[in-house]
Amino acid sequence: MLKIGIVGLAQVGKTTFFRIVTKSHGAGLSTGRPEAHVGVVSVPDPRLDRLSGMFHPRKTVPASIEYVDTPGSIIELARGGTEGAALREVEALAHVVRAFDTEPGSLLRDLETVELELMLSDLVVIEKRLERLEKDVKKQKNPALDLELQTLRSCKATLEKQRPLRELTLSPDEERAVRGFTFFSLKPALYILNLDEKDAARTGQAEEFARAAGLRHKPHTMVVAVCGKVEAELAELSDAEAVEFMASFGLAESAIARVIRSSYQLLGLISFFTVGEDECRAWTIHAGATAWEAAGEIHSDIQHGFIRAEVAGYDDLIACGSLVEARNRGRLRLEGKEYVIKDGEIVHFRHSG
Ligand SMILES: Nc1nc2c(ncn2[C@@H]2O[C@H](COP(=O)(O)OP(=O)(O)OP(=O)(O)O)[C@@H](O)[C@H]2O)c(=O)[nH]1
Ligand SMILES: [Mg+2]
Repeated sequence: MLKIGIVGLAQVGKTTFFRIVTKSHGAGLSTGRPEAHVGVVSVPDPRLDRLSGMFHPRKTVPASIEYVDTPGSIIELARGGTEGAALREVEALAHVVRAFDTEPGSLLRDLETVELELMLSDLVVIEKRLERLEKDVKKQKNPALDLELQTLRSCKATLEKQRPLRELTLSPDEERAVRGFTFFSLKPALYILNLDEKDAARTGQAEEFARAAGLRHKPHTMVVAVCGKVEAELAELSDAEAVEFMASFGLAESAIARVIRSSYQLLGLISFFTVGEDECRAWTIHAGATAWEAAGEIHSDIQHGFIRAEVAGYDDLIACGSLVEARNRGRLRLEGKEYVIKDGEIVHFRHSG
């Protein structure tokens, strides 16, 4: 499952954001609690709803994302050993920046403070490892160690220029050589601007807020805006009440859908669907993943016994109205292991065993 870690300075609205996306309610989530919280979010996808309408399955299973809410400032967390562990395994950072009750310039300063801290923490790890590695390569010839040494040196040089590691282009081999370190500044970052209530109607204009704050676009980052205060209230309402409440703030949709869409875009993720009377389900894969890799996402048995994938485009299936009709009209294709799955495709894996 995709895991995203929520980080930022103290009291910027991390837990508020966590509650919004996970729709978890007040109790047990008071501010300043020391432990990290984990919450699972269903990915809203109107296409899945539509497919369920077509198949009337017993179960509809959306894709899900796990969010980790870290307590307090990332600065202490990055410096402390064990608490940071929860963050090591996340695939991306949701970096909450305070844009309410602030003075001019604070947004950019806060954001850079956090980024710098992530870089320093990585630098400490690298320096420690290099010390060891430089001795080892003198003792033995080992191409793997040489590659690691070279890669860590270029990582170090990048950090010393005060650039996060996500701005360094690594070859697949180099990436593999340093993957185990799970560097913080290598993780893609979604900057979440937590706006003031008076700006609630402008949450769709994150880019403009970013520009006004002097934040330039950087590789492997994206900006979204939420209004934590308003959205937190929204999360407590029924769907019908929520629509009315959003309208009163001029909001077209809740932050959840927008934040999740941005996370997918940031990480280059797409969805495919499996359908049937038993279950309609959305799955998350990286864009460019093959049918064989997609099969593995569902179950290793399906991957090992892979024979063929039957594939239909989302729009094709909707236009045909049923799988039978899609097959009759030749819209259901048979594809092999190497086939690259496209966003929204409906896939049925034929497998042995
Ligand atoms: N006015 C305003 N207040 C907010 C907003 N978002 C959060 N707050 C308030 O800011 C305070 C801190 O919010 P939290 O979500 O607990 O912040 P946090 O980053 O989790 O705090 P720590 O975990 O203690 O570092 C709370 O009193 C919130 O009600 C917002 O958008 N507008
Ligand atoms: Mg908190």
